[in-house]
Amino acid sequence: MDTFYSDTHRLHHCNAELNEGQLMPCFEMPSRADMVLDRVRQTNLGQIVEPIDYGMEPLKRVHAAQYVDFIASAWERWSALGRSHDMLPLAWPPRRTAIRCPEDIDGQLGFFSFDAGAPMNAGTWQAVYHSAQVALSAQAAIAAGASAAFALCRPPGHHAGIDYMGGYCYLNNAAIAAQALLDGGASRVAVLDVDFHHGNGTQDIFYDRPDVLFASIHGDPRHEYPCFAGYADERGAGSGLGFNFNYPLAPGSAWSVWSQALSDALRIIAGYRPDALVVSLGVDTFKDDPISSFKLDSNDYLRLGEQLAQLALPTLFVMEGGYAVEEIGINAVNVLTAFDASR
Ligand code: SS9
Ligand code: ZN
Repeated sequence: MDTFYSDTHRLHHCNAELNEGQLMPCFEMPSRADMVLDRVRQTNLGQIVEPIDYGMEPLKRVHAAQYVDFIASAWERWSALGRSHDMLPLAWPPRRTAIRCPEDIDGQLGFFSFDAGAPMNAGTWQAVYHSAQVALSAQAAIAAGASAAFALCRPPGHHAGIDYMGGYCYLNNAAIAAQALLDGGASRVAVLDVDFHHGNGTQDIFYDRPDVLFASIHGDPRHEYPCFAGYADERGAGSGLGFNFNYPLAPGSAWSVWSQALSDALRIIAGYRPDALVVSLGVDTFKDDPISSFKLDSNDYLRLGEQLAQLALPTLFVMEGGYAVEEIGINAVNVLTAFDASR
């Protein structure tokens, strides 16, 4: 399969994030994408393709226009205040608040986020915009008849909701691609999120819709980030009721447990009969991931690729998390090579 990739991701590189009460160097760093790209080359997975620019419109099909415009212009407003360090939100509305959008940048950062986990620097918007274009371009290959494509997105997207950023995510690349598939004529699209963390943003975007089925396998929110979503009883709302499937698993889960959730999710997806599958491909389920607790090993990603291929659906892989930088390339590309070999 072909890999869609833009060097622009490199412009997004922030200094620090808060983890367990401590400021630490950002886990979500440029070398992550470099390692995956190196592995794509080493394994001769396929061509490496520059994205086409589809503009802002497809981004605003899933995100609120005022939110997209906010991230696009945030750095300019920040630097106009004489600030050259990373931009971070600080305050959020508590329960029982009639939420109004503040006017200053600091207030708006809280308004358009759910945590302090999405820092921005001067190049963040450029990187974020092109990451979405990478997903859209890989999507276009699927729409044109390719049986699989890999969107090597960075920054990732699955924590970004309709009008909020968080958890290293700004624009929801997988959701933007799923919506573009529908806009291009697909009737139903399934999104399977295999990142260690619940895809709360993707769930938010499609929660009340039956045309996108969302399934996520992740660390139980009683113990794991993003803490407030990902419970099994979150099944969708309105006409979307019954089209959202969460598989929260205990911290420390290994392939024996994880693969049972996968089998169930694949059975649900097959029964939905989607025109295409979007896989939010996070490999922070790896045993040595520095911020996660599952225990998958590198060979397990081969099994994952084989099982995804059994669905025999046009499949768009969208890169999400994975913070064991030394192994991120092996693990992510193991899914893809095994998928290609077994279909
Ligand atoms: C865990 C902190 C989690 C955010 C993680 C976002 C992952 C995106 N101690 N911080 S895939
Ligand atoms: Zn993750």
